[in-house]
Amino acid sequence: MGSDAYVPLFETKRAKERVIRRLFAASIFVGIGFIVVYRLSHRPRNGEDGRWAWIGLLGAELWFSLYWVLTQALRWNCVYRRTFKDRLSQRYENDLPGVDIFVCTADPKTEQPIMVINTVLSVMAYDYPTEKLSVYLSDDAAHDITFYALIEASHFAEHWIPYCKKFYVEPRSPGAYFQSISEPHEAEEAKGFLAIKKLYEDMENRIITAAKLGRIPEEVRSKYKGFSQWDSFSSQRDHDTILQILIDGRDPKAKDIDGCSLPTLVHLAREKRPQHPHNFKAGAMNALIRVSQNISNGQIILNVDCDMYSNYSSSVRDALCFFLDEKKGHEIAFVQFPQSFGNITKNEIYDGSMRIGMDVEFHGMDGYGGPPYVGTGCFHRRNTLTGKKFDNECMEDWKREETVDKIKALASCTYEENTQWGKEMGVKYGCPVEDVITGLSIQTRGWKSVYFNPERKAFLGVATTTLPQTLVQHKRWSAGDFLILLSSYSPAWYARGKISFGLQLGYCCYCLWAPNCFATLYYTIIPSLYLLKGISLFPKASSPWCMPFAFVLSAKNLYSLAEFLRCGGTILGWWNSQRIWLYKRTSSYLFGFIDAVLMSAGFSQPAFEITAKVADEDVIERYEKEMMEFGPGASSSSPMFIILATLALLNLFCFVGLVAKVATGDANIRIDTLVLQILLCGILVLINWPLFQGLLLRRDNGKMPSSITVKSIGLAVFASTCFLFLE
Ligand SMILES: *[C@@H]1O[C@H](CO)[C@@H](O)[C@H](O)[C@H]1NC(C)=O
Ligand SMILES: CC(=O)N[C@H]1CO[C@H](CO)[C@@H](O)[C@@H]1O
Repeated sequence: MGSDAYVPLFETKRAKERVIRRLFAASIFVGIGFIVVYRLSHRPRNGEDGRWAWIGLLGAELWFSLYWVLTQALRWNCVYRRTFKDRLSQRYENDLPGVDIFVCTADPKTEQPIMVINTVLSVMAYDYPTEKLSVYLSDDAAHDITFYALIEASHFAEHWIPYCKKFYVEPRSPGAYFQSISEPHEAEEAKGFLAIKKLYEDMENRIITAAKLGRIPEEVRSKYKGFSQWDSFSSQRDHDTILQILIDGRDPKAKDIDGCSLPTLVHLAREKRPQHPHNFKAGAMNALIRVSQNISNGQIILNVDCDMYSNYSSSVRDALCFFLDEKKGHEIAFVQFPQSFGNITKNEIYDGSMRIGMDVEFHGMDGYGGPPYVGTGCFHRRNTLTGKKFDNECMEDWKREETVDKIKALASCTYEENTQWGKEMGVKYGCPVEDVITGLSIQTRGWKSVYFNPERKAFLGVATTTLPQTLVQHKRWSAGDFLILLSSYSPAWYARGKISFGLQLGYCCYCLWAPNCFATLYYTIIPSLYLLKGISLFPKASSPWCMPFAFVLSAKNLYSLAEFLRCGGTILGWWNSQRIWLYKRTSSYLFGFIDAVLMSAGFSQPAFEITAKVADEDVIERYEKEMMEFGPGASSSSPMFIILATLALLNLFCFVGLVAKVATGDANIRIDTLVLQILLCGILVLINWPLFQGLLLRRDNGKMPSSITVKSIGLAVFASTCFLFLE
């Protein structure tokens, strides 16, 4: 094959309906223009009712317009990727690079060991040369239960990997596999299936029992000297580095039951001391980067969360099609797969699948230079993670000559002192979304990234299953993204000229999540309160100025509905996602904003709240019935709940108050001037229906705690009475 006969390993296509999308966006833009003109030209005069409310609405609408323009950047230039794995095998099968896979876990209570080892097993069984595959589990809780589970997994892998390869098993997380499949019909296959299933269930029982008792079986403890590393252990926050190579891929004795070699498997719990900050997941990732460099030193690093099992055994090959492409591969720093979830219900009451982000917006960022790194399901080129600039060819060559004890020093608390780790090297510290800021800084060094979102999902995680979990997660994300905007890596300033303008706008769209709360709060409170007084803040129904409002509102919502349906959602799912949109903006983002401001002013430290992924049976039952969960355990989210409930009740009071006034023939109320306001308030009441149920009607454990009900009713009554009678 001559050099001119270049056949690519991947292909990039632009979205077909770009022209329609752009025309449509232009028409909305014109509509927005008319709205602003209306606001400016119809200002109530000094002393007239509602002047200040009017000016506030103008501000909110200007903000929404600006933000809407940003969201267009995420849709303007969508691209879609396709890979050619057969070409990869033809050209590179014998020269495939080493791949190191990092799985991070931090708490065996919220992240059960059995879930963690299912993830580990699913990536150990990748369809990839085993001698080039290494899996690292970082346990930030340094819990011996997790270590024990990993020992069990290392034995089970000797049976599981050959079984997967023989029967082309998918998915290769044993838990997900046994759940998804019934016994095969063919006799020999059925025998193998039952045998491996029994092995798995026995292992599962041992691990769950050990976790329940909080004790490792004595015969296991005495058999593995690795447990002696816990002898000097005093607490989770105070212990030596624990490092164990459970399977050494180069060891001729490490074979599966068919005599084939196994992937390397390493357990690491880095040193922790109370006086040293440990920097959460970013710190764990950096320790893994250094330790793995001295053990397997794979050129490619895959990072997955411990709740995200691999759902497709050829994903490594998909990712390599990008890195190894002869023409374009050299500029790609990382390949991000979407975050997809295994436990999504049909109408996803918490908008758990984040459909629009994953199936629209990230494709838009890809068109401008690449998606952000979102901390899981991402393949990195190792040397870009350690700070390499694009175009700079020198690279350190590490050899594995160290002993395990020497390698341990790389995971000590003091190793990073006076180094660039956490700053220019590795994953960055000091930000609740360390992944996004790290990805951005890689892109500003000249690298590109790629978003690969195949039909069949590569990784499946666990979505949040309660409202408090969802709100807290979004609080952390919005605070972190807003901090990035304020940081020295701001996509608005620092990134100028270093990444494309479209990508800058795209990042800003996420970084400005938090400040969105103010305009949204204003829009959900003020027009409804003025409704109660009969003061109009929008054009009356017969006025031509009503048209731009009607057009923008309906066009925008129809578009978003169409987009949602196209991404595979349902109509009810869209309605639910609109509710979550409102709840995020009025609660998570407000607290996210406050957190970010406090952190950037130095008043508080960034913290990493792990989203718990275990739930009681009745919680799961309600999740599956798509009932909103307000339930107990929500102490950290109760201020958010009070806001949501007060807002909902306030709108209900305003609506009911208006109806009462109309019914009694109040002469101050002129319906035709209030149509848009009534519509807005009515929609807010309707969309809050599940909240009213949780506040007033439900009796189960998932209802709103009664203390919150009482407080929010009090607040809503107080606010509306004050408004009516003061002023
Ligand atoms: C996960 O993999 C299975 C095949 O094992 C496939 O049928 C399923 O569609 C995949 N799930 C998703 C969400 O793509
Ligand atoms: C519907 C569904 O798949 N629910 C699952 C979501 O995740 C939790 C935690 O792992 C499971 O227990 C549920 O069964």
